[in-house]
Amino acid sequence: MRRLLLPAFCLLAAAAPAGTLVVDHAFARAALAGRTGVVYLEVTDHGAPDRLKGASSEIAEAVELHESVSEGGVARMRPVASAEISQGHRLVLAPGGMHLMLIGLKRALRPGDHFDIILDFAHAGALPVSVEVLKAGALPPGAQPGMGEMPGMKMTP
Ligand SMILES: [Cu+2]
Repeated sequence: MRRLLLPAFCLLAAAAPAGTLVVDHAFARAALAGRTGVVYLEVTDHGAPDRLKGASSEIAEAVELHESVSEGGVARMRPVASAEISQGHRLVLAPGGMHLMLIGLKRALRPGDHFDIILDFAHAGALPVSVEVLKAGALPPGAQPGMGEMPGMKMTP
């Protein structure tokens, strides 16, 4: 009986609308109060195509979706309106690419802290995510040291 129940449960779980977007490896880098912070994460879309429109958090005055670009050999970042994610694909916010910028931190981000950020999707709506604070310069799991750390990038204090 137990062997029959388990697959049935898995099918139900896979069909739940709330589980169609899965967020992994959400982390921020340590930062000072009043300054900017950065959040990286991965979203996997198990359902219909969607679009990340932005985010909000009580920890910052504002949260902006940014991308890093190289202009004339100098790394800069600029706001982007949204980021598409298609079914079965991952949206990766990582050093050197897209990220969420925390503007005007209301308190310091210290390694080991956690805080909530609410991702805003065009179709799925609000998706709360717990973000872990890692040390300054922290990289996503599996990333090579130096990856995405373009010269001139001023991301963290
Ligand atoms: Cu930025």
